Order: sequence, then C-alpha cells, then structure tokens
Amino acid sequence: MFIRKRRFGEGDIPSSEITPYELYLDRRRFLAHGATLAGVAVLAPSVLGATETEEDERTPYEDITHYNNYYEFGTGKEDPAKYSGDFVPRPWTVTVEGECSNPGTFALDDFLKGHEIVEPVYRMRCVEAWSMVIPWRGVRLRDVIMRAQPTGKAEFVEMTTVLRPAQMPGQRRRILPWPYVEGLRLDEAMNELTILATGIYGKDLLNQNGAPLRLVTPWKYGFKGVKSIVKMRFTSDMPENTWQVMAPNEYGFYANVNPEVDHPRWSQARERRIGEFRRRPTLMFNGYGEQVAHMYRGMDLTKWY
Ligand SMILES: Nc1nc2c(c(=O)[nH]1)N[C@H]1C(S)=C(S)[C@@H](COP(=O)(O)O)O[C@H]1N2
Ligand SMILES: [Mo]
Repeated sequence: MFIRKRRFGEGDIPSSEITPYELYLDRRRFLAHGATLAGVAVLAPSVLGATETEEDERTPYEDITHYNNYYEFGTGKEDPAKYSGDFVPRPWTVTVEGECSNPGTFALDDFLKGHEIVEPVYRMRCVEAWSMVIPWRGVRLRDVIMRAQPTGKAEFVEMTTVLRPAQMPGQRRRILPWPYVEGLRLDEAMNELTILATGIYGKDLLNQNGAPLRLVTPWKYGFKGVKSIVKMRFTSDMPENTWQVMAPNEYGFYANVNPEVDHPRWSQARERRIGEFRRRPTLMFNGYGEQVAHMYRGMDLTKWY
C-alpha cells in the first residue's frame, strides 16, 4: 500500500454526511433534470492505490524538478527551475466561486484543512510524448468540491493560475494568454484519481512544479495539470482552456491520453520515459482506463479528444 493516510485537524464535514460521489452526482442530476435514477449503476468505491504498477520506476526527484513545462517562467525545460526563485508561494489564498453554495476566498491552510492527505504515485504523460512517474502528495479534488457544494447548474469546474508578472518572467511576454486556465467536467473533477497536489516525494511542491497547489489528472495529458491555482469556478458551460484557445486544431478540452489519436504534428503512439532511451507504447487513458473509461462511454474519443 503506497498511500500513507494521515489526518490533521478536524474535518469540517462529518464523514457520515459525505455521500458517495456517484450517488451525489446522480442525485444532483435527478434534482436538476427530474431524471430517473433507475438503471444508473452506482460504482463501488475503488482504491486509489490499485493504479500503481510494479514496473513503474519512480522518476528521480532531480528530473521531476528540473525538466518542467511552466511557461510563466519560460518555455525551456530548465527555465522553470532557473527562473522561479523570486516566486513567493506563501501566504496563498484560493477563491471558490460560481455555481456553488459555499463560495469564498480561503487561506490555503483552511482550504486544505480536514481533507485526507493522499500520496498516490501516478504516471504523467505530456502531450509532447515524454512521461514521468511522480509520487505526489495532496488532497482529492472531490473532497474540496463536496465542501464547496456545487449547485445543480454546475457541470464543469474551471481552475486558474495566479497572475503575477512581477514574479513570473514569462508572464511579461505574450507567450500565452495569461493567466493560464484549465477545466474539467464535474464528474472528471470528482473522479477518485483527481487530486490537488501540494507536494512531491513527501516535500512541499517547488515553485517549478506549481507551488503551492496544482491539479493532477493522470489519465489526461500533462497540460491539464494547471499550476499555482488561485481560483476555482463552477460553471454550467464548458470552460475555455488555454491550449485549446491557443491551438484549437491541436488541443481539445478533454485531452485524454489516447495513443490512437495523433497530434497533428506528431504521433502519440509512443512516449519516452524521462531517464530512459527507448520509447515505450503509450497506453489508452495512460493506463487508467479501469478508473476513468466509464466517464466517456458513448463519446467518440477520436472527435472529443
Ligand atoms: N500554469 C501552468 N500550468 C501548467 C503549464 C504551464 O505552462 N503553466 N504546463 C503544463 C504542462 S504542458 C505540463 S506537461 C505539466 C508539467 O508539470 P511538471 O513541470 O510539474 O512536470 O504542467 C502543466 N501545467
Ligand atoms: Mo505538457
């Protein structure tokens, strides 16, 4: 078992009041649309740890922290480590807004307080066809969402990176439309695999990895993992996400890892694990199909890429 469960502080929500998330979502749909619950399968909660495979050797800390994509600090892989020294990740606040009944601006410690700390080891597959294996630390996004209490109109959640050109040299140039924005459908956000990470290898996130809080969705391409999050907004409309806005013919909203759908400029069939030379086959949903494939049933994944 690789998840070391730890609790700190008192939970704000007694566990007896936490509804299993599928039931919760189904009930919201039921209330919102008057649909019937009949025929809706309720999935048994499965264990986060079941996703770690023995063969996956963890990527060394040095590589995880010195081979980065974080354009706010430059476009080179070593730029984030080199140019993020002036970034101040504390104190930090997160604003929760939009379609939810518990909005507000929360100090990071309060935002995280009471949620179970999880330490999953996930593969991360960048759309550029390299990958790593990262031992994260964080909280489940679903726990955070349950506390925010999305309304029946909330279908998506949007997350935004901090805008601080004085501390982020890349934001002084028009590399991307700042701030960086990402989004998930609510069921994706509530998936057992989805976490908000605060650490790697048991240490607080370094600035180059998105300190103090970043998203991790291991079955999606790495660019969905928005860094240094200051805002979560619940919406009824699909949020715009930075890379789709930049290159709509290259990047979609869902961005699920799919070896059969090539990037217009390169193949996604194989990937290079950082630290290795040979390329290995890329797995559908990055190998997490058991946990996530059910969310895309009926969707044409060559179209909704
Ligand atoms: N704000 C912000 N978040 C971001 C990016 C970025 O440029 N800016 N790059 C994304 C991409 S393309 C990847 S692959 C991952 C890389 O995360 P890592 O550097 O911690 O490995 O962060 C993602 N999150
Ligand atoms: Mo990426």
